[in-house]
Amino acid sequence: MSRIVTVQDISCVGQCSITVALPIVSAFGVETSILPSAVLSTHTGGFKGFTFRDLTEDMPKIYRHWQAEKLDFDAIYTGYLGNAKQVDYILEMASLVLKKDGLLIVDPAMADYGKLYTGFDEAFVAEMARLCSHADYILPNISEAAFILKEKYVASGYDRSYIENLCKKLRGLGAKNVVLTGVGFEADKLGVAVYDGIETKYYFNKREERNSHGTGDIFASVFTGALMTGRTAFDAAAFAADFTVEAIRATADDPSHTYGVKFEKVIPFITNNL
Ligand code: PXL
Repeated sequence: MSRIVTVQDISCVGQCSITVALPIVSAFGVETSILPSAVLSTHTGGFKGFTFRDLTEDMPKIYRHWQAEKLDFDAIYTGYLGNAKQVDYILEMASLVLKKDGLLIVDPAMADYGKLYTGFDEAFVAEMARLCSHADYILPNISEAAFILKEKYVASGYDRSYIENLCKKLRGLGAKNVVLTGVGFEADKLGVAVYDGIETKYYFNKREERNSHGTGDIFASVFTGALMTGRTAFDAAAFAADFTVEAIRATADDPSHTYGVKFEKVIPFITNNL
């Protein structure tokens, strides 16, 4: 059994970040430790007046304690960060408590639909790009990829060369494997591109009409759990895409539920497919 640590915020309400990663990665039978980057009353997408406590200065104290206790990890999986300074700390943490052959999995959660999330700026993007350059796997959506590379964000109507150029350039930064999410060449299909430096493989599902919050975190968490239980990156990405679609479908009968998707209902999709 492996043990990972996930670094992302606690959005107390919102079906995202740690409240998604913990149940999902745990459902794979993977021990899931946490290093909270910040505590917010809710996520920042669509709520007004949310609280935000930055935990940056707690981070080194926490992982240095782990090091003193000889605790180490098979993977570090990062998501939403509270502050650009946290990138230095994550890299230091990797040098201290990530096993020699352990994996750094980075979801550069910072943008969607061509826009940065509230509170992030260019300096934050530059640090996130630096974190990606050290990663074994990065899981950006197209918006995040475009911000990291300072490339044009194209919402739709692009072709394979646009996607494969993004993948190639992201790998050029240093990331060993790229899983690009939210890729669609046809109006009714949406999926992922998985690039390992040799070939780009695609996996598609039927596109769901609804734009849902938190699905990037769900995808990244399922990907991490699936990878840590022995799947290839492509199979892990396909599993994560299928699960995310199921979670969106499980929410379709409740249009009033706008802040996230009901992934809890489809946890058996993981436990029945281990
Ligand atoms: O789902 C990504 C995410 C995570 N955490 C916080 C967010 C968001 C997206 O907006 O605001 C706090």
